[in-house]
Amino acid sequence: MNTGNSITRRQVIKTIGAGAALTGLGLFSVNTGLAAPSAVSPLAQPFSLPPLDYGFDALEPHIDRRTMEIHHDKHHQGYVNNANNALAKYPALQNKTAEQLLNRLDEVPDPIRSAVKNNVGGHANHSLFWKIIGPNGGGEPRGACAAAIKAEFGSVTDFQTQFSQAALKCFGSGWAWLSLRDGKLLIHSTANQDSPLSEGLTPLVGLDVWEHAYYLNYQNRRADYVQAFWSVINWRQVEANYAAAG
Ligand code: MN3
Repeated sequence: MNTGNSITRRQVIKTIGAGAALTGLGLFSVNTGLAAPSAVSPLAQPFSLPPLDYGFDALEPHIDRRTMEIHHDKHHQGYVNNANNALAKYPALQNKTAEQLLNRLDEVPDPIRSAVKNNVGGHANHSLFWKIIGPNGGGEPRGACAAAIKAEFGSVTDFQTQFSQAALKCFGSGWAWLSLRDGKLLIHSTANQDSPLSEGLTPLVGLDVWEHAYYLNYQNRRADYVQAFWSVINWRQVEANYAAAG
């Protein structure tokens, strides 16, 4: 039988593995003054809802308090719950992080592959999203990240135009992304909660364009929501994501 020590050691090993695996995702905030990533990552199992680094009303008037509250506490919590429920009967998969599962969906058993794709994907996508938006956002990227964006897209403004077009063209529910593939920046979109990780990409910026992300305030005006995104984007976190992925 397991002793307390062996459980502790196993948990420590699991935590170290999860931390190493998550480094590339850069999900941890760099501008809040909070301590380094906690020992237990929300992307390690059992999955947990990461608290926001700011208040529900902190992004107003660009994203309203009620939308943030429902989006975080109801929608994201739902993905967390459904992901944990899907994996509950598969102990062999429970030492894997969200990133590891999404990287290798082909290794997830048939009966739960869709549930993992949708809900572990939803959990990972939203965990990134809350970090790359925040109060006092907007402005311009700096440093190596800015240089890479300018080299690939011409200017930050050109990047924003192309990214916004990807967000507007995404039909139905999905996400617009700035990701890295083999060190090269790429604007793309995914449907539903599909993760760039499942395509071998490392996401740096993700914009949720599901209607639940904006409908209360913007109704059918997705373009206005996408424009507002540029006022809340947290470039310091994007720069950190870029640095961690490089
Ligand atoms: Mn959402």
